[in-house]
Amino acid sequence: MNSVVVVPTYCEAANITAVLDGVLAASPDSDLLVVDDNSPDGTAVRVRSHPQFGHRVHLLQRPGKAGLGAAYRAGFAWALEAGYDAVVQMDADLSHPPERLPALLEALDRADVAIGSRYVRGGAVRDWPLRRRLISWAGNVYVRLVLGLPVRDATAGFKAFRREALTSIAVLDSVSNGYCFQIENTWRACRAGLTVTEVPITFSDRGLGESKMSPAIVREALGRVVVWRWRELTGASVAVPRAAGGPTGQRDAAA
Ligand SMILES: Nc1nc2c(ncn2[C@@H]2O[C@H](COP(=O)(O)OP(=O)(O)OP(=O)(O)O)[C@@H](O)[C@H]2O)c(=O)[nH]1
Ligand SMILES: [Mg+2]
Repeated sequence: MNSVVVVPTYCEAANITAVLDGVLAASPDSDLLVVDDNSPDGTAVRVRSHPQFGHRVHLLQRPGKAGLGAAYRAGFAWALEAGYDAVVQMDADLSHPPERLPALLEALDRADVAIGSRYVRGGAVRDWPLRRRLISWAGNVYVRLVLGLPVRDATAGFKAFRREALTSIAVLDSVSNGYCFQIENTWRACRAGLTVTEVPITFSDRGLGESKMSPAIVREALGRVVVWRWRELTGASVAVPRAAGGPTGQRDAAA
């Protein structure tokens, strides 16, 4: 299966070369697409100067910071257009272990979506202070309970999709801007009846640089999750297709 790892970046100059090298070494059959929002720290310069640039490493340069969700939508559109069979999403801050890429891609032999999971047996979170662990754990419990999702790590950002999975969840019609993008697509996959499996990973605190997490990003996630569930319960609007291969999801403009 030919695959591409999509990596969104905003000011990740200090980490990006290590991420590129890690992915290229761990997954010799995967290409990489960096989606950079014109980072002022010169992240794109580092990408362009990589020896594999133009070969296995590609760059999608966007005009300005427009959020994680928008960057992933642009990257996924590029990957689908380029004809890859599998698409992986991965942060550029060294939190996601490239050495687990082969396991994630292998899991697509038996599933439509594979989640790199911190919260299944064998998974772990390293280096995070207790406060950060509790916030992540509570956020995950909130999402799982409100949406009723049958996965342990519903907020994970390290995931692999078969290309048909991305089209059947209508990922390009997703609406989340920030971190909520991760939740939205796990929810869409579960509701579309796709096979979702979890592969244990050890998640580490970001390497260098600063977090882009903000109160607005957290508010977006908390709010959207409730709205989605409310609409499901009241039958107000269905934003995702009912079954894999089904009709394209209806875009919910008000979400
Ligand atoms: N292209 C693009 N990438 C972004 C944007 N916001 C965040 N990112 C990238 O998305 C990934 C996740 O962002 P982080 O800042 O690490 O957010 P996080 O992982 O939720 O937070 P931390 O736990 O603090 O690392 C990183 O690779 C960021 O560089 C954005 O607006 N545009
Ligand atoms: Mg991070």
